[in-house]
Amino acid sequence: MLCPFCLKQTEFIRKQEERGGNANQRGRVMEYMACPSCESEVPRMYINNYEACPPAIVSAVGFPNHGKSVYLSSLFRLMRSPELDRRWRGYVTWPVNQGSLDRIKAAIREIDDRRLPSATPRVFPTPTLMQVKNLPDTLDRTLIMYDTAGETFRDGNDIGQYADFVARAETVLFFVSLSDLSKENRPEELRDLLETYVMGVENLGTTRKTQSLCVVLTKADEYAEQFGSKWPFPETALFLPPGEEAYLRPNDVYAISRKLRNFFDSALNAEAFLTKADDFFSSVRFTYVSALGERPTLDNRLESDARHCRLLDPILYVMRGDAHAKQTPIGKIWEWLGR
Ligand SMILES: Nc1nc2c(ncn2[C@@H]2O[C@H](COP(=O)(O)OP(=O)(O)OP(=O)(O)O)[C@@H](O)[C@H]2O)c(=O)[nH]1
Ligand SMILES: [Mg+2]
Ligand SMILES: [Zn+2]
Repeated sequence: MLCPFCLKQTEFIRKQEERGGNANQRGRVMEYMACPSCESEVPRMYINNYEACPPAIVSAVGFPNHGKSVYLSSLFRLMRSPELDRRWRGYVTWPVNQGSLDRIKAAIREIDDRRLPSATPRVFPTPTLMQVKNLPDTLDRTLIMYDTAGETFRDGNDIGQYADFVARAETVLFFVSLSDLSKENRPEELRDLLETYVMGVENLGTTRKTQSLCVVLTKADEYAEQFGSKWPFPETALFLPPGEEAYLRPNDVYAISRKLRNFFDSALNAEAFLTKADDFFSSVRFTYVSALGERPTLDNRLESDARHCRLLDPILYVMRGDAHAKQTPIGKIWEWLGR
């Protein structure tokens, strides 16, 4: 099994430990499962559902301040909202251990309170584990979600040190806020991110054509103003009626990807990025999201409640299980549709 903490393929071992004791009283001997490599306790829920809910790594790659952490917090908020429970029969999410539940709750509270996270520190991140079942057009998966400091992606060597999990993801999410790239050097900055990433993961043993790329254009609420008619979507496309924005329609998601690819080519002049991405990844897709629906105030607070836009689109690519499904007729149809 894949250890969700160090991502080594290993057999977990049984361990015993005295817990809950103090100076006057002995604790109880508890048995738990652990990874022999990193010694972390592996949650039973993860092990028991390993076959039914195989792990899928959600790796947030992207420069500082490009919206990775806010996306993940808003994604938790959307995925845990009662709206989705009502919409899809059997749809359910399960945080897999206490640490994950605590992190998810804290992130949701922050967005509910209209506050935003501070910059993510450059340390090896602890993953948040959540099982997701019966999300339409996806396979049931245990999401292993890593939020990495953007600084890590400025140096290929740092990727090995602080983010080696990116090398293990089937689908890599590249978060790019076009508003935060320099206007003059946009194509070069996009290419830099790609080259640093590829250098970093090739050193970790990832080979060509084994990973899919999903480019996530963040802060899309700013693009209509920034790009005018070059932005390929009407402003109204950003906000669908309440609840609708959560509704995945694979055909819409693929159509968006095709339009954004053209936009990269014709409006951003990012040909080098596209050619290199096609060369390294087995497939290259594009999505746009807005986690907040508006630009925060200068002191980085929200003036109104966050409105989420198309946050599940990237997760569709992560959870549809290309690697597992490719052989099945349905998988082949998906591949064809996604072309
Ligand atoms: N307009 C708009 N701004 C956003 C949105 N999401 C994030 N932002 C702004 O972007 C800032 C940075 O977002 P983060 O998610 O913290 O960025 P990050 O990529 O995690 O940055 P590091 O942790 O430093 O790597 C936020 O504090 C917001 O001001 C959005 O959907 N729309
Ligand atoms: Mg962050
Ligand atoms: Zn481990």
